[in-house]
Amino acid sequence: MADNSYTAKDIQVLEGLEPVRKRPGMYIGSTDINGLHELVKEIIDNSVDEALAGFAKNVWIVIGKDEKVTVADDGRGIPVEIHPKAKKSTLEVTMTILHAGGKFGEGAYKISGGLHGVGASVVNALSDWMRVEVRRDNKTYAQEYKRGKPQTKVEPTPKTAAPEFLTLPPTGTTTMFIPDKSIFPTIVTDYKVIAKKIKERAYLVAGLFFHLYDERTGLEVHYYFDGGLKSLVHHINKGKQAINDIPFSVTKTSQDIFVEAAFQYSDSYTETIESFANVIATAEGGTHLTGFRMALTRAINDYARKNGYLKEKDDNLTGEDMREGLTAVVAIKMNSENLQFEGQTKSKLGNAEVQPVVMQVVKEGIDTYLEENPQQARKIMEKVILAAKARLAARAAKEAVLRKGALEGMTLPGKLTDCQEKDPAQSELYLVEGDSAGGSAKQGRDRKFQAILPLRGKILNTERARLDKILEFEEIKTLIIALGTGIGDTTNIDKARYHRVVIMTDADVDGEHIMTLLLTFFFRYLPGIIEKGYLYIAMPPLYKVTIGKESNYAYNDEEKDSIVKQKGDGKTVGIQRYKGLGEMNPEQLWETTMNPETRIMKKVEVEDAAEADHVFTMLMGNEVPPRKRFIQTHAKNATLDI
Ligand code: 0RA
Repeated sequence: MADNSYTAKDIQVLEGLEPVRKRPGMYIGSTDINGLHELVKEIIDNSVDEALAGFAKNVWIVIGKDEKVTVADDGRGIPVEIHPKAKKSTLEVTMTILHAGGKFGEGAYKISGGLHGVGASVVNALSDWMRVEVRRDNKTYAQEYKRGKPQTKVEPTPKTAAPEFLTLPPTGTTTMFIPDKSIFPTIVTDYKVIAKKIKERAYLVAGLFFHLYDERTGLEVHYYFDGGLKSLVHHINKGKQAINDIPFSVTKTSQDIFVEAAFQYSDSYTETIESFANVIATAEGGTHLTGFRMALTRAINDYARKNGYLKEKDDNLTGEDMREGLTAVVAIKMNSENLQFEGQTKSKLGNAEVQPVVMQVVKEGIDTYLEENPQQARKIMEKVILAAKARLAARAAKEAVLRKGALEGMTLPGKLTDCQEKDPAQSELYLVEGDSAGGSAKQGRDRKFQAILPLRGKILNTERARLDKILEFEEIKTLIIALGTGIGDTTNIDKARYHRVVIMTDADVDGEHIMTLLLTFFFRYLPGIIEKGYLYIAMPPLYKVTIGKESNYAYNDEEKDSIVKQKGDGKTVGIQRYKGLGEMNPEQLWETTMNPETRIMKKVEVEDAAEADHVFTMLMGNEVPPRKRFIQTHAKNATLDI
């Protein structure tokens, strides 16, 4: 075999699996559906590691009718020989000892068993039944477990328990498990979630095939990306108009760090950058991302000077100018033992040595790309220089806005009815559609901690406008000043004056449109408000059901029907459908929608930034055909308000 450096003794023997069953949350985060999917991901990542080590080429995943999950690969197969210290098969050690994991060979990068991965033994501990089959030396070795405890020896077997329709190659590992119902409230995995996870992996491990089958529904999907990061950039830019239609990409190993980067500009105004370290998403960025940004800024400035796009007297283009419309992905792989993660969610790469390496590889790559593709270079230069001009215009506009605020003695906008509370953590800001509902809200609110900002009519569609244009728009200016965060390059979410911003619109088409416009604005220009969990949607009732002398509010049709069914027998039932907030008097509005004791609110969260990005581009952007397609596909899910 190619890899002789691995021996069974490299496996660290630590402890048994009891702690995992006692406190599963410590190992997989939670025992809800997310924890359940963590199990599947864990096992898949072991196979992905075998692919990263250069051996597995395929990963098969089957979700069975009985919720049995099968993950198979065509790697080398987990070693089965006797582990010298444990005096048991290495396979058994791997599956039954916490933190036991083998090295995947020198210089290889593994994603499981590191900071995020917990290893197959944790999955075993939390499975009612598990079976691992190792195909090696023209034999199939198998071992079965129950709640982490071996039920059989590791021994060659003529039979396989893998789904019959899979034809698996002579070497590899097949892991099958049924999550433990006594630990997980549900063991029903979600096909879509698994599909998404493997799709992400596929983009990052070019050349690896993923095959997913769902025996419950007959669905199947296969992922394979030859182009690696280029495919991911292409995918993110779907529905947008490309500026450089040939995306940039580079891959190079330097000083034992494998660097991969790709970018493409589109006609949008916002930036999407994703970064990864050893296939782990680094949501907070880090040294690899900094290196990339420095390289991009320097390469573009160098080219702009050399080719007369910038004159001697002109200032350099800034990092900010590079961002507009940029879609980029940066990924590094290095020895996982040296990886350092920092930041609030430990998703920021901290390795200082990575920055200069990425910087150099990407700078050289972009220099070459621009020299070899003058057409593409010209388009990029024009886009970036336009952004620089817009930046200067936006700065002037913003300064004017801020100056105006200062001249008015730092006063808050007159339209805002503020609350008495000064502690942001206790304060709420209601964004209310229309002056009349605004009036009711002002009277109905608790003035101690609830502030009201009425918004008149439609706000600007910020998806299609640039910051300087956005700032010319009165409603948005007012909103930004009321929030206190600022906007653009000087946004400071920590200055938010309210930790609950509640959008309250009518339950009709116009109300939903205003809701979408506001969500677009927050998503594109103040994403920090959403990330911090500050943004909410008020849920006013849809009906008032009056039976005899008693009135009840219903927030949806089922609720209305059930109230009528429960209480309405033989009595006169009055049903009032609220068309707008204005139909409620201040007391009713307080009682149903604003009183923290009784109200219902939806918290706005972004589960999948790339997907949300698509949806906003599609619904709010310039291109019509993708919007049409989206509407045609989703029309059946829409409720019509006629
Ligand atoms: C340790 C060493 C070797 C392979 C593996 C682990 C391995 C683990 C998993 C888990 C899922 N699929 C896997 N495939 C391989 C290499 C042993 C050798 O040198 O033959």
